[in-house]
This record gives sequence, C-alpha cells and structure tokens, in this order.
Amino acid sequence: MKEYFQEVPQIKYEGAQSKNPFAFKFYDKDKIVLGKTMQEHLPFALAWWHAMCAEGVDMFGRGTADKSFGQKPATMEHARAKVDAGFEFMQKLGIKYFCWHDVDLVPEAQDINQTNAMLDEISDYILGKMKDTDIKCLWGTANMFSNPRFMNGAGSSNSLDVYCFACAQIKKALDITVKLGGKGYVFWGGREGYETLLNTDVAFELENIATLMKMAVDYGRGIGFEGDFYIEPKPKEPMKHQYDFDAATAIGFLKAHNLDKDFKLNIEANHATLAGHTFEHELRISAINNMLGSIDANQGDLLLGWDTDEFPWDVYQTTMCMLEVIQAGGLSGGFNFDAKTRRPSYTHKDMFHAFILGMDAFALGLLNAEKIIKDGRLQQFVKQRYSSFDSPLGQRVLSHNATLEELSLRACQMKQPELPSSGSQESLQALVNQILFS
Ligand code: XLS
Ligand code: NI
Ligand code: NI
Repeated sequence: MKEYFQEVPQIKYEGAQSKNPFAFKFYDKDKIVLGKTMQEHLPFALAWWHAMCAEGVDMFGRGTADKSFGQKPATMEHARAKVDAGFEFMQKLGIKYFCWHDVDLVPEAQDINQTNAMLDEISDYILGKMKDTDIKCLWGTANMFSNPRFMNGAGSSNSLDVYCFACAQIKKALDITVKLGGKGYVFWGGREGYETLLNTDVAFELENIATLMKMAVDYGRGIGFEGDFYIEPKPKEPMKHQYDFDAATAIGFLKAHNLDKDFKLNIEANHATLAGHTFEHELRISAINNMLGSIDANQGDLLLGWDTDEFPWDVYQTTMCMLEVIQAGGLSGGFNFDAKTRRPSYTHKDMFHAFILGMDAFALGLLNAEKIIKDGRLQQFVKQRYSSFDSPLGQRVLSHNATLEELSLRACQMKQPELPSSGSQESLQALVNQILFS
C-alpha cells in the first residue's frame, strides 16, 4: 500500500516540554479526566471536504495545496486515493471519525444515477477500510449548495424539480450514512434563505423545508437509521438571511414542526460568532433544550465577517466549550474539525500541524474545564446568585404557584427593593485566570 504522508511519523503524546512539532503536547488519549479518557471526552472527526478536498481556492486565486494524491482530479482513482490518504492521515493522528458530503467522496456526474453508482462504489471501498481499522463515520450529509441548481436553495427552492433533486440526494446520502454506520445526518441549510423579500415567500419556503426534513426522517427511520438528525445553524453566508440563524431559531423551528424528537443541533464555533453570539452561548442554548448533539470544532476571526473555518487555537474558547459539554453530560456526536489550514499553509505537513493544534487546544480546554469544575467556586457563585429564590415565596414562584397579585403586594409592602447582588464579572474572570494559571 502506497504511503501518502511518508515524511510524517505516527503522532504520539510527548508532553508539554516536547520540542517535536509532530507530537501532541497535551492530548494524551488514555489520560483519565473526570472519570473518562481524553479520547472518550473528545471524539474527534476529520471533515472530508476540508482535509481531503480543499486546495485553498479563494475569490481571488486558485488553490495552493495539492490534494491530487497522485491521481487525475474528478476520477474514481482520485476518489479512492483520497480514501487511502484519508485513512492513513487519520491513523497517524489517532482520529477515529470522519464526516462527509456526497460530492466530497466522488465527483458529481451529469446524471444523478451515475453519481449514485459512484457513491455505491466508493462507500464499499470506505467500508473495507473501516473494517481494517477502528475508524468510524460520525455523520454524512448531502451537498445542496454548490451545484447551480441549488442557487435558490434546496428545500426552499422555487423549483419543484430542484426540490426532487434535493430529495434524491438526501435519500442517497442517508443510504450511505446507514451503510457506513454513521451516528448522525446533518442539514446545513447553506442556501436555505433569501437575498430579498421582493422575490421571496418566506412562509412557503419554511413549510417546504420542514416537509423535506419530515420526509427525510420517515425515510431514514424506515431504513434503520437510529442516529440523530442535526441542523447546523448559521446566520448568513452564502445567503444574506439564512433560516437556521442560530440555535434558538433552529430549536423554535424544530419544535414548531414537531421535529424536535428526531433532531439535535450541530453547533459550529465560527457560525456562533457570525450570529453575534459566543460559541458557549450556542452550546448552552442547545444543551438546555436537550438538543446539543455534535460540534463543528473550528474558530472564526472576529475582525472578519465571514466563516474563516480556522483550526481551534483560542484556549479560553475551548475551555468554555468543554465546560458546557461536560455540564451537558457529553456529546452523542463528536468534535468535527470543520476547519482548513490558511492558504499559505499549503503542505501536507501543515495539515498534520493543524490537527495537532486543534486536538491539543481541545485537550487543554478539557483539562481547564476539569480544573474549574473541581475548584467549584464558579458554580458556587452562580448558585448563590439566585439564592433569593430559596425563600418560601421564591419556591412558590419556582413551582408556578405564585400569583401576580401576591408578588405585587410584596413589592408594595417593601416600597423599594434592595439592589440585586453584584454580578462580580471581573472578580470571576480573575478567579478563572487564577484557577487556570496557578
Ligand atoms: C459551512 C458548513 C458546512 C457544514 C456541512 O459553513 O459549516 O461545512 O458543516 O455542510
Ligand atoms: Ni460546519
Ligand atoms: Ni462553517
């Protein structure tokens, strides 16, 4: 078997003092943290589209990275080489999961029947690789945003014919997800949105998207898919207004259409910040609705207004993320590196450095979250902050037994309330730094 990344050895944990750029400094897969191994806390996944396909093309220039893996692009030989290279890459890093869109795996043919036949062939090939390794499929999805037919969206398209193509792609992608034993199926509504109300019937489009999702659930459950369907919220890009703006919007949509039993959310860090939220806000909103399913692990650049899909580096952010994930009891999905190396980081070695960065950043986040939880002062503060509700009257409010009249009466008797206790944000931030750096 050809080795694609000959210049890179098996990546091992060598500890924080190691000077080896091809070693983990913090990700120690068997280390026990809060009763589970790091590997159990952090089921990392490779995103096929970035790692195996994206060559660094941007609006102003062609690709800088070579992802041909010695084969002619848009051939089945190339598709198979990507599988070989992808599995070698994952094995060298100890990555146990991968995620894909249909057209990441095979080139799209003119005729959807031909594309489907190629998907059958490549999924057989992938299945063979999975059997020889302990690598699994985290989730699959259909790309319903790149082909020009989806210019007006997929479920939200004005064209019934295009809507049928969306159905066909979802059906096939679900077949392949089930065949590969995928834990999830993602809907990222890339073009499910609009540019102007002058040409758009929003109610019509939303209803059709919900119908499409219901048909997908019915079909998926019918062929034995037991995993979660996910919506991946994103507020904009490519569309100006995207319907799955953020976690709260997606949850409202799912509940309104009785889809909330079958769906959870796949939260992407960079999409959170594009929506004007922190990553941890989106995680918390999902978690309190029992809908935190999976994570697209990346980070954005707050100085730029688009999805830069950078590898996670900001350890405060991974710390806050891991605090949310642990408090939510973990993920049923995983941490998918929906991230790409910067355009000038174009070598195969850079791909390894990027994953080492991301895995170490999440390992640090996990270790930090453990410290904060074990310290306990932060949680204690939050609990104490609401302690006025411990009183008998407060308990009546919490058990929904109080009336507006009785609470109003108490206010009138008091004449003026005392000011609430301080929020103490600065003190808490200092506390977190003390916990992390002492
Ligand atoms: C794009 C999305 C996409 C989804 C899968 O912004 O993050 O990559 O994760 O379709
Ligand atoms: Ni994503
Ligand atoms: Ni994204």
